[in-house]
Amino acid sequence: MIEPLSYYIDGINNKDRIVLSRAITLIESTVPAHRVVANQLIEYCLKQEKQSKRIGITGSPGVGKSTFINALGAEIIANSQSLAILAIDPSSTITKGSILGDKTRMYEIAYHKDVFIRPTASSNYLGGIAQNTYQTILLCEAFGFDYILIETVGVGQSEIEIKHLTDLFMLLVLPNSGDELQGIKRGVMELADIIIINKADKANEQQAKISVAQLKSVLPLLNYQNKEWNNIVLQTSSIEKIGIDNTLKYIESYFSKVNIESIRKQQLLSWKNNLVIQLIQEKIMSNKNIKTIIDEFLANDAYSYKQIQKINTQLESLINKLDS
Ligand SMILES: Nc1nc2c(ncn2[C@@H]2O[C@H](COP(=O)(O)OP(=O)(O)O)[C@@H](O)[C@H]2O)c(=O)[nH]1
Ligand SMILES: [Mg+2]
Repeated sequence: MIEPLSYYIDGINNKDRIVLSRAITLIESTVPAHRVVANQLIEYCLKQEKQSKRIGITGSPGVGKSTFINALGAEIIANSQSLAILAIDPSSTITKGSILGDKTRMYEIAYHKDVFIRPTASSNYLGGIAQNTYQTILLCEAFGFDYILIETVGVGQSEIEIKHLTDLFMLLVLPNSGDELQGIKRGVMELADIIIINKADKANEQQAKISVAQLKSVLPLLNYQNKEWNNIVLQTSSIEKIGIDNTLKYIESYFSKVNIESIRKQQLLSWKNNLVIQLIQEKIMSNKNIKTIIDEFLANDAYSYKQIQKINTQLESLINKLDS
């Protein structure tokens, strides 16, 4: 059953959460008829004037992202602001349990009227995380949330993708020795606008202080690109709620300093880029001749350089035909 476009637009304008949930399901659908309505809905959302603060939160599993979001979220709603929390779910079948776990970590805020929590599924195509998440962000923004917090799984490519979809990128790390610090991927650290040492509980205060000092000494060596903001290191205990109010102050300060227009322009461009790659992939992979070449390549158990050369030549000659 497919609802007309007006159903989704009215629902979003009337702040109907059930319709918002359905709209997210709609944009995740790959059924062509759904895609038509989904694309019209996205176009509508992009024209809206509302602006949420889009924040990406990453860090290794177990570092405390969900607990931190619970604490930060409580602070946000205490300020009478609303928020949507999107948890990126890279392989929904495997991590269903952990999303449920996340919801229990967000016990304080999960059922609050101004909070909306939703796992966002990635699909199996290239850039799937980015596609669905970006469109879900647009839906939530049109709905009118003040904040949109996106929790990544903290593995691989998803962190980098999220950087391109959000206005502010936060990295959570643990208070630990210098050895641990070296384990944090430099690439991710360079993208982070705010680095948070979480689990800086009262009992861990000493260690946290050392970690903050170590990280601060590393900051100048990083190739951080934002000219309007200096990347910073903060510490929090998400369980004991230490440093959370301070973190929110820095978040506000960040948004008052950076040029959101230009960040958004970049986001749109990055999304469009993604979209076009996805389209090309879909079209090319569904071409009969190309499918035959690929199937033949995959059907062969062995691997040789010759095979690669062959498939390369075959594909090239097909693409050359496009030119003529
Ligand atoms: N001591 C302490 N434990 C924390 C803190 N934040 C999170 N945790 C715990 O760390 C574990 C993993 O937290 P979770 O939020 O699920 O991490 P995520 O995988 O990054 O989302 C849970 O047992 C939390 O209770 C903190 O600030 N202090
Ligand atoms: Mg989590």
